[in-house]
Amino acid sequence: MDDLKQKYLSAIADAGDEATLEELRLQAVGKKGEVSLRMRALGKMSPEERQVAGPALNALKDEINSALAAKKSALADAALDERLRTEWLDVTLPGRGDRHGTIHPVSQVSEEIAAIFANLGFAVAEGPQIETDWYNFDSLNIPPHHPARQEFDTFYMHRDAGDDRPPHVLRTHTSPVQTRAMEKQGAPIRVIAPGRVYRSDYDQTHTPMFHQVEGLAIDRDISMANLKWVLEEFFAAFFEIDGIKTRFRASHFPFTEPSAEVDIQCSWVDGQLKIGEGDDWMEVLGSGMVHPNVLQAAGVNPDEWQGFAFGMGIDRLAMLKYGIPDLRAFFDSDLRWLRHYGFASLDVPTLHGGLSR
Ligand code: 2NL
Repeated sequence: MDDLKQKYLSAIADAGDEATLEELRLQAVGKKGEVSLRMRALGKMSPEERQVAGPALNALKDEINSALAAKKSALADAALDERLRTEWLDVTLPGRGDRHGTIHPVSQVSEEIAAIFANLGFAVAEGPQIETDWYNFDSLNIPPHHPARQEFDTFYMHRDAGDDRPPHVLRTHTSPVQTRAMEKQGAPIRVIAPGRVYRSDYDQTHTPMFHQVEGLAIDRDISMANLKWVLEEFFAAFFEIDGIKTRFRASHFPFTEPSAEVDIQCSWVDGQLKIGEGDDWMEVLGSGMVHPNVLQAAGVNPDEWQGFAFGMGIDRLAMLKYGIPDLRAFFDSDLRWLRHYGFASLDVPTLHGGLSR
């Protein structure tokens, strides 16, 4: 019995983990364990033998059980010590800081514009950026050899010899979106068409891709007076200036007749531009009454329907509203300036959460 005790106590002392301890427990004092088998053998002993062996076996069983329990808690303590030693955390380290992206100013301004025109009853229309020359030019009263085609610095899509599909261009304005909207929906209609447009032009104030928003309102008796009201409402909301004045100057576009360029009131004080005050003017858009040929091309009867259209540059509007001095900022991959101009983090809703930032 002494070698049994020796054997188990030293095995328990040497055990490195709980699984080994459990194995030893089963071997020694489990149902079929060595100690248990010997206890079962007590029944076949003489009473004298049993009187000696019984208490000794009980004592051995108790001793092994308490050695197991002691070792088990020693192992748990050691495991906890090990975790405390390795899994430490320096709570004095500075935080990582947030790295939020921001909505691009052009996207934000597009959403602001769409939200304002939504309140005025205009829906947003979208269309392809690669257009046929018919939608981009012919439908807008710019026939094939019209000089205006040259003024647009158009990007033409490559065409293999023998390709008999109609010529395609990168749209030079979003007007074709409105032609398509009229074809599909007919009159009456009120839409704006914001989006990317392309012209082969690159210098300090021009980029080959820029953003435009056009507007269109067709009904039975829409006039330039309606245009003036809509634009003044728009500029008041966009620049957050009540009663901002506009000035209409006669102009010419192939797709409108009559046509007007529209200025907004501004002042220059010490080289600082202020919008909505003073007696200077800043040109912001082109507009006019939609040319009958344009209505006709879109399947709208010009004897029944009439309306206004306008177009303006979103990039420049964003620069004016947020005081961004250089167009190239829009194409810079360094986003620090975005925060400098106070652009909202991406998790701040704009369009659906209203106009506030
Ligand atoms: C400008 C001038 C303009 C339009 C765009 C338009 C669209 C249709 C019919 C008639 Cl579908 N006109 N758009 C009209 C006048 C001016 O844009 O300077 N944009 C930056």
